[in-house]
Amino acid sequence: IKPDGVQRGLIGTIIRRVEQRGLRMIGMKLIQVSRALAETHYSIHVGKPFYDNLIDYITSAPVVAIAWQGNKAVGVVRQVLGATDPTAADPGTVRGDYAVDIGLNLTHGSDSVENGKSEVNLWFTTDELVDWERVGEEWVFET
Ligand code: DAT
Ligand code: MG
Repeated sequence: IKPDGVQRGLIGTIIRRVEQRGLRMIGMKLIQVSRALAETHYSIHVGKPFYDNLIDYITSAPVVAIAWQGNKAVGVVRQVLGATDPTAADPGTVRGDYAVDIGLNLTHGSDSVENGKSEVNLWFTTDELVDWERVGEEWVFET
């Protein structure tokens, strides 16, 4: 949850949508992002016209970092968040319901399992991650 999501009081709304979909939260923290962390996280976007704005934005106020686990977690989270450009995001998605401009799109979601693993490792230490199961997961995940 990016700084605009935190500032606009959407932390609970955004978490609820993913939580109610059935994914398991295994890590969560409110943090003020350093420029170093921002630059590592967004290193793939270095040199793009929006890069400097992106680093300023993500370091401008606290963010909530969350690690989600479960079947198809990457795809499910990105579906809940909606398209990168809020005006292209479907109604019913976080960005489609609550955002307008691409530079204030409320959320980040890892775009592949590989990047998801490296981003969880970037944002969390192992002792910040909890190994658990929610009750009733057999009613969400096929084995
Ligand atoms: P996503 O956040 O959906 O994974 P991305 O990885 O392509 O999208 O880009 C990272 C962020 O950079 C995105 O959330 C908002 C910003 N961004 C991407 N494309 C942009 C553009 N054309 N103009 C302005 N900001 C952009
Ligand atoms: Mg991305």
